[in-house]
Amino acid sequence: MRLNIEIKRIQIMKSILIPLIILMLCTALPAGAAVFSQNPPDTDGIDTDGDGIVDNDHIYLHMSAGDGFVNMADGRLMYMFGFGNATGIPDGMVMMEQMLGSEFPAPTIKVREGQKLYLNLTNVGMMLRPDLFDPHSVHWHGFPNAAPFFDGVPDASITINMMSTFTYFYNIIEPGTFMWHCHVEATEHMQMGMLGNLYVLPKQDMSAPATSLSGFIHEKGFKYTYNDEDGSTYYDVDFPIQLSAFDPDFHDASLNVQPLPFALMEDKYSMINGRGYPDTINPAVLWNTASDEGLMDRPSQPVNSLITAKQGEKILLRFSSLVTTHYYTVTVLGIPMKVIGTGARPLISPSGEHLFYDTASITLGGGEAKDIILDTSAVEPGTYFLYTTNMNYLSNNEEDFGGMMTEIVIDDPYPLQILSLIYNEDGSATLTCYEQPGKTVNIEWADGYTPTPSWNQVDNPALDRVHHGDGTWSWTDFGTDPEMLGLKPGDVLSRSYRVVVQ
Ligand SMILES: [Cu+2]
Repeated sequence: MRLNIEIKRIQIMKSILIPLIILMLCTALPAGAAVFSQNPPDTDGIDTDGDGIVDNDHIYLHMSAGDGFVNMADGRLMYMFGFGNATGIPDGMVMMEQMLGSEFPAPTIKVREGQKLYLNLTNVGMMLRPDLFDPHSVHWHGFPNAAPFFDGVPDASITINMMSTFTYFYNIIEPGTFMWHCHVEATEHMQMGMLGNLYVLPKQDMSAPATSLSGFIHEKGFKYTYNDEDGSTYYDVDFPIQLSAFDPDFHDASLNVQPLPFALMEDKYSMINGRGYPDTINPAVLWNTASDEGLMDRPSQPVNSLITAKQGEKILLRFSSLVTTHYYTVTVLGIPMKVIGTGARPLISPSGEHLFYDTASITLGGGEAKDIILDTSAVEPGTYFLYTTNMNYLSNNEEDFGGMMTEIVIDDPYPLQILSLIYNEDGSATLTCYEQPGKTVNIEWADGYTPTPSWNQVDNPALDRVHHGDGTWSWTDFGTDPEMLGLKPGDVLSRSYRVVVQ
């Protein structure tokens, strides 16, 4: 009964308020009147990010702040407050495009030391809570501001009212794994989803090729977590891993204009980058089902957490937690974890001494970050799991076997890759593959053309393989079998080959 009344009330609210809001926006907001993003060009003539180009050091982003919907991994539609990415949208279109355009997590901010970030924030209002007139802000957690003006903490700095745009400026001088969130009514707005990944790449990446870093030779394309000056924070691939969690009762109370249960807040959806397992490994952008509420479906969860690398590579996991209630302990089963940084600082002493440590798990509270290197050189190819050891949070509310978990896929560094199989004019066939160091490779052909052939070995690796020196090799079948000997140029050969790698 109560549910019916609530649904009815929501329907009435929607049928009256949404047209009213749109009418208000159309009459009170001539196109572009309220949104004014500032994107000043880089004219100082100085290459501050070290890439050799003097006029590309300014980075421009435009974020919107408002409300929206996301779906939990069990399918449940969840109301949220959040940030959306308005970068590139003309100022005059931002209000209409970005209302209900929240993403979870907020758009990832990835910048480089030496850059200057102009981050425009437009408050597009809370379409389903027009009774709220909350401002929003951007708080770059851990950023060393010279003054609190751009810090986003409401007590000490500016916050952005509905229909207003403000340009935050950051002179980025320190690399590391940070995070960002809205700091207005922080417990509420953070629980509601105004959280995002943010990290800064170090200038050391831009060192000249063959530079010696205390004996470690830098080459083009090498990447480091920090300016370590010795290559010790080198990595091949990196993934931001942000822990967050939702209390569905809190979110429903917010949607239904009820008193918010702050004291009773209890997270029941534990997530990585805004998704619970198995959504964490879905490579697609997830769309919400806001049409269930009579609105438009929108892309709402763009970030997957499927971690992939080739055996031998070093994986950097940029962990951060913006959970408002719990501590979470996270482990990777079967791959050693090395902690190389914490709180956006490398674990290297002023005298260069490494304070790195190996661990089986890390524990993060809200606002904490850790940089973890997974060295896969002694790890067999296969699928591994990253998950919270708080087993009760391996669920999507009441649905078990979900929650704060994702997969790490370690691939064979030399997978079988057939480049071509060409039938030559003399009736022979030439197969070309990539080299596979350290592997035994045999080529076989099918006995007959039946759907389930038996396979005959036709190649011995030691005999007639031609290595081209460019990472490939070829092998030519000159036709020692009866079917092949009778072929004339132009004949179609339907025999199947397979290559077996051991
Ligand atoms: Cu906010």
